[in-house]
Amino acid sequence: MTRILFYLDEPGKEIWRPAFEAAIPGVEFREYPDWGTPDDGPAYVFAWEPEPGLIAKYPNVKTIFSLGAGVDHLTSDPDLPADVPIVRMSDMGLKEGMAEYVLMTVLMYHRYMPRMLASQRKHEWRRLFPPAASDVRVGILGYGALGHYCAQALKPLGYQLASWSRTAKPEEDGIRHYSGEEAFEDFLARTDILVGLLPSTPETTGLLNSRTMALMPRHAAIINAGRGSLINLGDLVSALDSGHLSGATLDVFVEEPLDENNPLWSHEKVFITPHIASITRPTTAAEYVAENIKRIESGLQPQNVLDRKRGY
Ligand code: NDP
Ligand code: OXD
Repeated sequence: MTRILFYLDEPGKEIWRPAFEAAIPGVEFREYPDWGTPDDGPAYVFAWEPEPGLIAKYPNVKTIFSLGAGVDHLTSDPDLPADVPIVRMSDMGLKEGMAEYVLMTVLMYHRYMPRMLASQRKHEWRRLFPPAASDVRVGILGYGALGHYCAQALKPLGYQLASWSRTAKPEEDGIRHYSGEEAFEDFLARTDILVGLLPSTPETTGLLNSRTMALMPRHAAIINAGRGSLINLGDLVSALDSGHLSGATLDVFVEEPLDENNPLWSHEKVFITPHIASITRPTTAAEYVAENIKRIESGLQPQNVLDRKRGY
C-alpha cells in the first residue's frame, strides 16, 4: 500500500485526492493535518510550503515530492531531514503551462502590447510597427526542463534564440547556448527580451542588478518566472524609469504575496502576475509521482532528485 502525506495550504486543494487515486490505485492519501503517526509505516510526502519542522516529525518518510519545480519552499525549513531525497516536479503539465506563459509574454513585448494599451487608454490611434520575429533576440536564463521546453515552443515563431546556463549544452539548431559566468555579459548584451527561468540559489541571487541590466540593449524587456531573488527590484525600477528598459513582467517575488503597498503594483511599465506562470496540474503531476514511486520501489533512482549542494 502506498501512503502519501499531502500538504497544501491553498483553496481548491480537493482536486488532488482524485488525481492520486486515479494514478495510484489503492493509495492511502492523507491530507494534513490527518497525517497519522510514524508508526503507520513508510510514507511519501507530497507538499508545497509545509510548516517548518513538520516533515522532521515523520521519520517514516522515504522521499519528499515537491509539488513544484522549485524547492526553496522545502529547503528553507531548518529542520528538514538532510538524508531524505527530494524529487522536484517536472511533469508535462508544468512545462506546457510555462511555455504558454512565456509565449504570451514574449509576444506581448515583441508586438509592443504595453505601448498599444497605453495608447488605447488615451484614446489615441497610434500605429506602431513591430520588428519581424527574426529581428528580435530572445534570451532564456536557465536551460533546464522549463527553459528547454519554452525554447522549443518559441522556435517556430522565428526569434533569434539564446540560452544561458551553468554548464555547457550541446549545439542545437535555432538556438545559441551560452554558459558560465564568463559568458553572462555577452548573453545579456544580445538579449532584447529576457526570460528568467532560474532556480533560487546563492549564485543566482541578484544576478540582475544595475550593472548587469545596463549591459542589456536599450529598450530591452525582462520576464521573470523563475524566482524573485534573481532581480534587484530597486535597480529594475531605476532602469525602467530612466527608459533604459522598456518593461518587466514579474511572476515571482522574494516575499509572496507582494505587499499591497508595494509601488511596483502601479508602475506603468510593470506587469505583475501572482506566481501563476505555471501551476502544477494534478493529473500529470500525480502520474509523475506514481511513476517515480514505481522506480523507487523497484530499486531505481527517481528522476529529478534535488542536488542539495548545487541547490537545484
Ligand atoms: P532545472 O533544474 O531543470 O533547470 C535549472 C536551469 O538553471 C539549468 O539550466 C541550470 O543550469 C540553470 N542554472 C542553475 N544555476 C545556475 C547558475 N548559477 N548559473 C547559470 N545557470 C544556472 O529547473 P526547471 O527548469 O524545472 O525550473 C526552473 C525554475 O523555475 C525552478 O527552480 C523554479 O524556481 C521556477 N518555476 C517557477 C514557476 C512559476 O510558476 N513561476 C513554475 C515552475 C518552476 P545547468 O543546465 O547547467 O544545470
Ligand atoms: C514551482 C513553482 O516551483 O510553482 O513549480 O514556482
